[in-house]
Amino acid sequence: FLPTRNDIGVVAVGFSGGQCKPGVDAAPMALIEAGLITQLKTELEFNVHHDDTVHSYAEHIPPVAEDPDHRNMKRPRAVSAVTQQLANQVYEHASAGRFVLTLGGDHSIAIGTVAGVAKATRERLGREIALIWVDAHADINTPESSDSGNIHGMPVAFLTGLAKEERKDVFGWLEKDMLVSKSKLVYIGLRDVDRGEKKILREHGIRAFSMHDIDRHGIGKIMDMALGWIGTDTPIHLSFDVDALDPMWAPSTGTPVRGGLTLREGDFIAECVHATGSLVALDLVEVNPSLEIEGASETVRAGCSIVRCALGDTLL
Ligand code: 6HN
Ligand code: MN
Ligand code: MN
Ligand code: MN
Repeated sequence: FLPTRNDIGVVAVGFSGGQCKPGVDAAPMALIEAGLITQLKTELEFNVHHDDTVHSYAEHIPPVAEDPDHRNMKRPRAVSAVTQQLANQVYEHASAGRFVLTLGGDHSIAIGTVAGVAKATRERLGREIALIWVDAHADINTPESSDSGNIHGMPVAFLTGLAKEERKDVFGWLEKDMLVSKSKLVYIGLRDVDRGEKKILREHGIRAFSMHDIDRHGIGKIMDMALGWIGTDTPIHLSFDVDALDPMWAPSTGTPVRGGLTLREGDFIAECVHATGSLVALDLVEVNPSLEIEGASETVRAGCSIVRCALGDTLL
């Protein structure tokens, strides 16, 4: 069921409206300037489809004055409009049988990427996708459980149907065939989960491997367990938040949490997912080059490395 190995759709989403710190919108350009796309073409010999300019999203974002809070969500119409457009764009790539690489942007954009891949994979292969969420955070707050109101802390709630909204301009466009089963969701790297989120994870029996689990078993065993839970022959969407890495390796991110993954553990996760042969899409999000300026280039390099590992560059 794999996409044609050599075709990749790259979508650059310079969007920061899912949280409050400016700068994460500059990440796609920074990753591209660091040579990421060139490497995909020359070293990995991918046929890259990259027809979108990084800032093509700005024109679709309603001005702040016309975007008041709704159910505690900040900038709901902006995030909804951008993710809806992104879902269509990602859907086109996935439907054409391409691997989809999305460069964020804050993590709210995964509402669009996962929705597009889930729908296309159902149509094209008749299969449900599994979602591997690598993150310090669970990003599964509902609008009601969230303390911050930042939508980058809510994407998984919308994608699993735990959060729903009728209004078409506030995620009401999410259809059933764009959602992911709670049983096909796996977390890796968690260490800063809100009280309400812990309750959600517990009540729904969601599979989650925290930093504690990684310390106890080692990352090799954790990947065996995570991929074993998903099972073979299941198309996988990997959504990688760079804040899963310890701030020592990736300091330039909006919500850093100490005690995270080493650079090698992050790369190892990506390599293991690649090795399944079932990876159909990857998001790399939350790189913010304007935070911790001194660590910005390191954070960008870490992001590039994870992408290359997920695409098979580092395996012999
Ligand atoms: N991320 N749980 C916090 C919130 O605001 O809901 C943090 C979310 C972080 C989101 O890093 O993608
Ligand atoms: Mn494109
Ligand atoms: Mn996240
Ligand atoms: Mn995070």
